[in-house]
Amino acid sequence: MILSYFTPYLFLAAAWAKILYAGVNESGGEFGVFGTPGTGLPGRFGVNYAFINKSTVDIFVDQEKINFFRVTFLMERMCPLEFGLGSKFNETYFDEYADAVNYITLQKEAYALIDPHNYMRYNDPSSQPFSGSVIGNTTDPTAATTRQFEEFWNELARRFVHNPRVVFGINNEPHDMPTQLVLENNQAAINGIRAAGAQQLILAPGNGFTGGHAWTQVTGNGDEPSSDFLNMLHDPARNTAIDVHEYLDIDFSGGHDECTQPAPSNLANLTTWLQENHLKAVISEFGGGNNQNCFDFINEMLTYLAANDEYIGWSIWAAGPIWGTSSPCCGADTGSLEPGMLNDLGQPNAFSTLWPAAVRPNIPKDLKRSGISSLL
Ligand SMILES: *[C@@H]1O[C@H](CO)[C@@H](O)[C@H](O)[C@H]1NC(C)=O
Ligand SMILES: *[C@@H]1O[C@H](CO)[C@@H](O)[C@H](O)[C@H]1NC(C)=O
Ligand SMILES: *[C@@H]1O[C@H](CO)[C@@H](O)[C@H](O)[C@H]1NC(C)=O
Ligand SMILES: *[C@@H]1O[C@H](CO)[C@@H](O)[C@H](O)[C@H]1NC(C)=O
Ligand SMILES: CC(=O)N[C@H]1CO[C@H](CO)[C@@H](O)[C@@H]1O
Repeated sequence: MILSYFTPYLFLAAAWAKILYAGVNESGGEFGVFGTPGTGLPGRFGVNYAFINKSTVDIFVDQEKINFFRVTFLMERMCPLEFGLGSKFNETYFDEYADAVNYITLQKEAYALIDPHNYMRYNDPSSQPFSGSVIGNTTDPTAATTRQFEEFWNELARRFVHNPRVVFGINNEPHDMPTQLVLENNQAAINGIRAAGAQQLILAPGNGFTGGHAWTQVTGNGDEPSSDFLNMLHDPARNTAIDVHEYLDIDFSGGHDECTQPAPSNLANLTTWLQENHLKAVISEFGGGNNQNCFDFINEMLTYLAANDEYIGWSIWAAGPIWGTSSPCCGADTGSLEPGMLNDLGQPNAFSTLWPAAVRPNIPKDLKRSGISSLL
């Protein structure tokens, strides 16, 4: 499909905003591929990968009153390598994924953030986040093209065009690539989504693992700051926000128990940039360990997001049906946020510790409950 949007529309500049979306990552659809290339592809549903447990989604919506779930999947499963990246999907995998998204959005009337968990790379997820060819790398003959990425998003958006409660997350954590290419791939995705007729909210990531603290900094191997490029996106529907990740430990990775990086000071430059460019952002990954200091840091962060109109939502990392006793974030003893599961010490996981201490008190009462996903 030929796409042509000649008018460089600006994003909608809202005079106010509030937290519209609050929730949790549902991670599991990308599991089971680590090891030698090809491991776990296509994989077995319920064994190597799974998207949600409907019973625990019920707990989150009915008891916790959140309205937002980020649901991960792997592009190499949605578009098997023999098909290549594009509009031809594995219909089995798509149906499994759509069942999860439809449960969240149609049955539970919450919003689902569609998350291709691919670091803007495609063809080898065996050592994520570093393996696989960068999408649109024209000097890599095995790389998927930016045009293929546009076709992929056009098809995915077409399949959800009548579902107002989806949000399109362009990709998880681009890194170590030219920031200009992050911009071009983002723009291609927006063009593909809008050409499908889909008007829902889009979240566009930056470079450097889309880290909020590094938004105005050079990242990777001298890649230019996200702030120099991401304000050049144009969306004819004026319904795109910036997708940001922000962990609170020493290196912003989410790999440590201790929280030492306060969100307010680390996000300050991003907040100013959002203001100057009349943009909004969603923090779609963050987290902290199972200790009082991290509870305090998370409380501080969610208070900061609520107090700054540039932020319209957040989702914490991570729940999901097949974490077992593993910790998706922040120290081995933390455990996941999946209700009912234990941590590696056989004790209740973060849903029983961190969630009531630092997340539940910050879930706004007036989250968006109806209408198409949007900036307002
Ligand atoms: C789904 O969650 C419910 C409620 O916590 C639990 O009883 C059940 O065992 C879970 N199912 C799976 C497959 O993990
Ligand atoms: C599609 O996905 C299903 C479920 O994982 C798998 O059994 C099947 O082999 C896949 N097909 C292709 C072409 O990858
Ligand atoms: C693009 O591909 C070339 C050739 O494989 C490689 O040397 C280069 O590192 C790649 N660029 C990125 C950003 O991955
Ligand atoms: C924020 O911007 C100021 C001024 O450009 C700079 O000195 C500082 O290092 C930046 N902070 C971060 C966390 O990037
Ligand atoms: C902080 C954290 O746990 N990040 C992980 C998110 O999930 C991806 C893959 O699912 C991992 O590669 C990250 O390390």
